[in-house]
Parts: sequence; structure tokens; C-alpha cells
Amino acid sequence: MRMVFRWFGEGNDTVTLEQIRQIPGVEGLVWALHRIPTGEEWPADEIRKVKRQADEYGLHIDVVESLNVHEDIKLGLPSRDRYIENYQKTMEKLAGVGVKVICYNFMVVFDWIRTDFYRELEDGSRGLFYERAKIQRMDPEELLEMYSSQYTLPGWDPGRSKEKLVSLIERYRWLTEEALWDNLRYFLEAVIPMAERLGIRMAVHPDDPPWSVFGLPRILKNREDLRRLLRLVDSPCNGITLCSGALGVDPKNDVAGMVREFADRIPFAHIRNVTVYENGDFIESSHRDGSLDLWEIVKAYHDCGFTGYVRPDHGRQIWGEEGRPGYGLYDRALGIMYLWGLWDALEKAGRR
Ligand code: DNO
Repeated sequence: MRMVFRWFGEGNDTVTLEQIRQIPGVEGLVWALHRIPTGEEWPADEIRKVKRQADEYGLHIDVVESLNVHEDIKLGLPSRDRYIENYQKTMEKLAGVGVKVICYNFMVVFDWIRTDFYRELEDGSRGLFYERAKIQRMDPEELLEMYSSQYTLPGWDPGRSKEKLVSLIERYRWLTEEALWDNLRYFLEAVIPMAERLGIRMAVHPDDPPWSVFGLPRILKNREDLRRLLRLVDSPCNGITLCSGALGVDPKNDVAGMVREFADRIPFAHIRNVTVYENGDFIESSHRDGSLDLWEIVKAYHDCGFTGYVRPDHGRQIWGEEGRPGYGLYDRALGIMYLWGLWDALEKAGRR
């Protein structure tokens, strides 16, 4: 397993590259040009700048998260070809600086969804929280407001107005899940051959949470969906960002089982824990505590001889740390040490 750490870029992150390189076993950054609106081509000079910054600290930039997919592609509009072309041009530039994995998602309108940025756990630490009853009461505009008020969270389009949001949701009302699958296939048929040529592995992030919210279609929720995704274009470059937390909030999802089944198509793994309550609410807890058995999950990767990239994904807000919810330094660093602890123990036991 190759440990990497998400960095939002200079001036856009409370965590510094100096801090990142001091976390044991971290070899590279997970990055993106967050300032560039979805659908636009990423400027070469800005890409090179990130490369230079990472080089200075001995970190690589092999993993991009995310190169987001424009809504017109997900909607299957005629304008999608223009956005796919931009996507391909960015892929070429990324290959030029050595990028190996591109994480993206096919969630419509909203990326990952939580109802509270902070909910206190028993020990006073705070984690991202999802409350089912609250989301049923909320309308999408409220969620937009929450997500654009204090922090812009990754995957969220900060420039999106309420009017745009409402009309976008309206368009999806007419899109069935089958049509969304067709649009995903169209996208993959365009980008996977390109990825093969460039030596890049595309890795789709599953839906988070893995169920429909606000009645919008969601198609990457479970093992069956992931199987179907891999079959759409059968290439090693058509892969998955297997996210234990996103999939694991549905108790029916056996994450370790999915690791074992899809191992050779997982270039990138997000490993974190969640506590799922009986009513279906969930909170992002520490890597060691929660409803998921990270030992089982890490063991599955280890048994499969996993050599892909891993990030600890999110962490709680602890020790008074402020900043972007889920993306502080301390708890993600602790999470990494837990993952290494499990991994190293498996390695050593295997040698005996
Ligand atoms: C949040 C995330 C998502 C993720 C994208 C991947 O922390 O895991 O924003 O990056 O959905 O495309």
C-alpha cells in the first residue's frame, strides 16, 4: 500500500507540505486544481506549479482527486462532447507530469452529502454527520447554503447559484438510472482508451451516501453496481476508488468482500471508519472506532497483495483544530498510523 495525503493547494489548506512530509510513510499528494470550474481545461502552468511544490518536499503527485465530470456529460446533453474533449486534454497534461490515477465521481448535482459539518462525539471530538430525518426535511437549496457558507467542501461547486441548482435538479427529474448508466458508458468509452494510451488508471468514487437523496438518481451504491461499472468498459484502466466509508454506511455492503472481489481494479483506496446508528444516521468516527472492522478491510487488501494508493480519507476535528471539516491534520495523521499499524503487523506476521 502506498500512502498518500489529500492537499488542497497553497492558500487553500490549513495543512502544510512540511507537515505532510512528516507523517510517517506518506509518499505523495492527492491533489486537484480546485479553483478551476468543472468542465474547463486545467492550465498547464498551474499543474506544473503543483508538481514543483511537491518536488520540493520529496512528495509525488501521482493521484488526482478529482477531475470532476461536467453535469452536461451526466445529463447526456449534446454539449457533452466539448466537455469530454476538455477532460481528455487535461488527462494528457496530467500524464505529462506523471499522474497515474485520476479519481472522479458520477454523482449528480451534489457530491458527497452530510447534514452537519460537526457533531460532537462522546469524547468532545467532532465528526461529519448525516441525519436521515434532517435530510428529509431539508430542501436542496438549504444544503447548498450550508455548503457554501463557511467552507467550500471538495466536490462542491462554490459558484452555483440557487437558481442554477433548482433548474439542474429539475432536469434530472426526467433522467432515469438507466439513462445515467448510458451516459456513464458514453463518457467511459471516450476516456478509457485515452487513459490506456496515457498509462493512467481512472478510478470512480462510489456514491456517498450510497442511496438516492432528494430523489436524484445514484448508480454506484453497492457490489452489483460496481460489477456493472467494470463491465461497461472492460479495461484495467476502468477502475474504482474504493471508499470504505462511503459504501460502509449501508450495512448490506460488505466492504472487505468488495476489496477481495475488485482488488485488481482498485488503483486507489479511501480507508476510514463510520459509526452507523440503528436509525440509519451515521457519523465519521476515528479509524479505530466505529461500525466497520478496519482490520478485516486492511487484511483483505493485504491478502490481495495490494500495491495501490491509499489515503486515510477523512478525520475528526480534534485537539481544537479548526479548518475544513474532515480535512484537519491531526486525526488523519492518527488514522494513517492506525492503517500502518495494521498493515505492518500483517506484513510481519506473514514473514514468520
Ligand atoms: C470527500 C470526498 C469526495 C470525493 C469525490 C471523488 O471528501 O471523498 O469529495 O473526493 O467524490 O470524486
